[in-house]
Amino acid sequence: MPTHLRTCPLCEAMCGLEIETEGEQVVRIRGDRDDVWSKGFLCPKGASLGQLHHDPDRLRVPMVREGDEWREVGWDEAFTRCEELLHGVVAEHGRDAVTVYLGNPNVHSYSLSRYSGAVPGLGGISVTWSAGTVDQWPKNLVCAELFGNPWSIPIPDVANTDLLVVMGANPQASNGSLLSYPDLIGELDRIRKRGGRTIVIDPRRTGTAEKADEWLPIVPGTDAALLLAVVSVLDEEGLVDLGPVTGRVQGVDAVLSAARPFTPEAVAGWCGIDAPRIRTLARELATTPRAVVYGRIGLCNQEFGSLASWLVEVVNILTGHFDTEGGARFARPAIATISSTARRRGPARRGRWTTRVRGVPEVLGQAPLSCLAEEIDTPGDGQVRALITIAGNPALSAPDAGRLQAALPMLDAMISIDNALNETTRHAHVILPGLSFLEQAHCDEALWGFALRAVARWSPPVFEPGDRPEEWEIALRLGAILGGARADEIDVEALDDMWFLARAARHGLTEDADDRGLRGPDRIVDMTLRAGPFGERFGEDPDGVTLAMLADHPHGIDFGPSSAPLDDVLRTTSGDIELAPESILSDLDRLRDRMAAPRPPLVLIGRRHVRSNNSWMHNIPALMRGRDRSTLLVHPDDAASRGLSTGDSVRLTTSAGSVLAVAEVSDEICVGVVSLPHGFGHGQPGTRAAVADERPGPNTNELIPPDALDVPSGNAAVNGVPVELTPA
Ligand SMILES: Nc1nc2c(c(=O)[nH]1)N[C@H]1C(S)=C(S)[C@@H](COP(=O)(O)OP(=O)(O)OC[C@H]3O[C@@H](n4cnc5c(=O)[nH]c(N)nc54)[C@H](O)[C@@H]3O)O[C@H]1N2
Ligand SMILES: Nc1nc2c(c(=O)[nH]1)N[C@H]1C(S)=C(S)[C@@H](COP(=O)(O)OP(=O)(O)OC[C@H]3O[C@@H](n4cnc5c(=O)[nH]c(N)nc54)[C@H](O)[C@@H]3O)O[C@H]1N2
Ligand code: SF4
Ligand SMILES: [Mo]
Repeated sequence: MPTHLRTCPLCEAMCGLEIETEGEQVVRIRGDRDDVWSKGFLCPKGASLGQLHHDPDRLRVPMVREGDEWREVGWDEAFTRCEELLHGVVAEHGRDAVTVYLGNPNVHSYSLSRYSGAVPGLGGISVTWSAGTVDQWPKNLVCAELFGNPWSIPIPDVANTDLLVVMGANPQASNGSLLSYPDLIGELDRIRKRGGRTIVIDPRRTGTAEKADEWLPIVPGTDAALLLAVVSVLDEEGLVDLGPVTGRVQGVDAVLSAARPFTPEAVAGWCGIDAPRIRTLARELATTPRAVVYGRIGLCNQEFGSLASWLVEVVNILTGHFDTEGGARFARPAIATISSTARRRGPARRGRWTTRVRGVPEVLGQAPLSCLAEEIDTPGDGQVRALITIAGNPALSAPDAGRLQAALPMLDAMISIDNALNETTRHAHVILPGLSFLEQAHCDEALWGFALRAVARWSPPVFEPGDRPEEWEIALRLGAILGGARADEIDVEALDDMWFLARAARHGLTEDADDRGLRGPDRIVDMTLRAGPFGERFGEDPDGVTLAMLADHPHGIDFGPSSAPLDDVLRTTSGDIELAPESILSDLDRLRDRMAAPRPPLVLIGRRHVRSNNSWMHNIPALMRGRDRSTLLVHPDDAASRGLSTGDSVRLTTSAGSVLAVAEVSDEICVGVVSLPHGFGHGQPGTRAAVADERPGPNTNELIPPDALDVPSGNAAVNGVPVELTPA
């Protein structure tokens, strides 16, 4: 039986898989024990890639909708229909009436990670929307302000730390985020074996908390106050020591004086963590030689996301755990990423435009995703009339999803590059499906920028796609059509040359970098590998890495631990870390006001499960087996006061909407907090997902008000939303 080695494209862990096939059938998937990176690790999602590939509901040919009727069409007809739709809108309303939404798999796809930008790029579209503002936008803002580049994100060195403080992340389910590390949860045991400890700060006793040495339950949305108290203790007890970054940090005094009023005693009641425990936490962090705080989506997707994400960096810097082994440091991946080529210096760019309807300022080029619905459904100059979605399902994943679902049918034109007929794409006029992950090559790019070990790996396709186009070709064609070209006149090869040269130029290269007869993402991978720190550097280092070399090393090549020196990263005006940015410090007033306001009796948070992937793997039978994972977690006290038991149907209501859910009473959630996962809400008319429809679940994003935002970054605050819970 043939065995194919390839990287799992489903999450940031990037596991190496061994895929056995028989003819056109996947028969078995295992972790590749010889993989230099993941050494055999895999999770249930990776093991189900075969079922994803064979899913009878997966789209394989373009689809065109007329009324409620979908018709399978050829590629030429599909692009001709895109031309009619897009040129019609541009002729009548101008190019500003067209916009693009980019979803999460863009980061993970071989083609889209390198080419989805061609749709707005060639199309001349300036405003785009993405899942980024329901995810890590506070991190991007903080890194733009402190380090001068939104994508220079410090990575916790979990492999070498002796005290890991995990805040708002659950790697037991997610397998790590903005932190690429295989078997991250297994590292908790290894930390303990080397005499270290892990502390999890989370409103829920998650799988990660169960595995850790200590769980500190926290009231949602109060992390900024907790970390300010840690800073105030560091200051009061003379524990501030910048260690390796001494002399490289501006604004330390401003930060210390801002934190001073937030003593442990002042914040303890609000955070739900005792003052003495906060003091000990500060001391543990300051006195453990190798310690690090890791903050992720629970710290971003909340009302004070920027403050909390900023304070994670502040604490790591003030305790001397920055730019050092076992602390937080910057990656130096084998593959040169676009973010590593940034040369511009200066503060984060914000407020260059505001949204038409609500007047919300852009941050780093994006406005809050919850503004998209009102931009579509509110008449007037500049109204969005055409939407292109690329690998996204905002009908389920965007805040205020009910309004967005009602708005999508109002569009004059909607085109989706997607492999599913789902809650979002059912509203499209044309769906352009990509290949299955097993029909294309794979090599991650951005994700290696979140790893402190440099590894390079490339996998060829497992199955031949036949004459269906790859998504990089689809993106180039669609971009050119949007830019004004006629569908039957597009020269994809020429566009690809142009796209490649533009990418090469960002690495300071010219057409000389195009000397291997490659095309599409292969050519970009070869160029970015050769331009990277271990690369062949176009003849300079004949032993350096190239794509051809990777093709000969299917288990990958390991270049060992790798981190970037501070000077290679910092792009601030001063050239130092600018620790006290006005855009973030000015948000402390909002925090103080919130701390003085009455607390809502019950708030809603989300959660992830290892057998689910945002909204789009609920059609995989192997993953959906077992108990219902879309339940509402309720603490026994909250259940008792409302007369609820496990299995009861309940109604959840917020200012944005109301949904029905099934209660699951559990003491793993704090009193005053309920948890519902996102990505459910299936079973809608006109979708094609037989397995997902059997257990539709509630759409938690119908409950998220559009103005639940982290103000400095515009990121959605989907965690900590006040909610009313009643028996249904
Ligand atoms: N309440 C709440 N909401 C959240 C979150 C939360 O924690 N709580 N998390 C947020 C986060 S972090 C994210 S990233 C977003 C995710 O939000 P989205 O990115 O909008 O949604 P996904 O569920 O990831 O949907 C992925 C889509 O891509 C399609 N797809 C999968 N593979 C491919 C491919 O290879 N090619 C193409 N063209 N399409 C493909 C799928 O069919 C699906 O339509 O959700 C956000 N929403
Ligand atoms: N299996 C699986 N893996 C995934 C995904 C998936 O859907 N399924 N999604 C992928 C994506 S797109 C992303 S962005 C990553 C996210 O990866 P993670 O950041 O690890 O995300 P979660 O597992 O949602 O963990 C967030 C934690 O924050 C906690 N939390 C909520 N509010 C607060 C708060 O106010 N304070 C604190 N301290 N904690 C809070 C929640 O209880 C939860 O345990 O996962 C990725 N990996
Ligand atoms: S942890 Fe699971 S989903 Fe993530 S890369 Fe590994 S096998 Fe794939
Ligand atoms: Mo995400």
